[in-house]
Amino acid sequence: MPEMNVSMIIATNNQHKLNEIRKMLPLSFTLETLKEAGINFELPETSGTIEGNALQKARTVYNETGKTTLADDSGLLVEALDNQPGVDSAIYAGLPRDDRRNVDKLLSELSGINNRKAAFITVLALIMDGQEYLFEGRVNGRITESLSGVGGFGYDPVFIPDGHSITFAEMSDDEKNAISHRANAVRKLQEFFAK
Ligand code: ITT
Repeated sequence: MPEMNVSMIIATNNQHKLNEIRKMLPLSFTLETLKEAGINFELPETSGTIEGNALQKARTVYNETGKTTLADDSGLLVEALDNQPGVDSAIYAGLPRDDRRNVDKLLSELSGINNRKAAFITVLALIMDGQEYLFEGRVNGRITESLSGVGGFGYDPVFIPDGHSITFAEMSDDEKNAISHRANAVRKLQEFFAK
């Protein structure tokens, strides 16, 4: 892929997402955090869909700064739960948001249910020169019966991607970042800039 010099704000308050995206993109991408861009308020996420929330976060920051902005909205879709927690993944067990309580709620909702099929999805919304672009990534897998591993974040300790026998939380950062929903979306973003 040719060298691309791209500078953009990453519109997330989630340090884990930021670290993952940073590791996935080549050094020719200069990433600015919300704090560095002077954005010190919570970004509203009220659209009701993952795609809509990604756009909403990107628009909020782009309208404030006028700079190229990338936002990530993601979630876990569980087949037996009608694709919940979905857009509500971050606050599945209510406020204040807490990864461990979310995971415990998920395992308890799935207790006694044999269908463990799930998917992570990420929608990246890019706004550049006033134009909006969306890149979606997905990884299919299944939800375990109990937590395993200490890496990653969110639902990683209970998610085993298809073709693997360990959870995302048991993988190294590089292993997760090669196959994750976010990696697939970031790959599409890179292809877009390579054109
Ligand atoms: P920003 O909106 O500030 O970017 P957030 O944590 O609120 O950060 P989302 O609204 O997109 O992000 O919530 C997505 C939730 O889905 C996140 O809090 C995790 O619980 C879960 N999630 C997303 N990506 C994940 C991943 O790679 N591994 C595990 N869980 C993930």
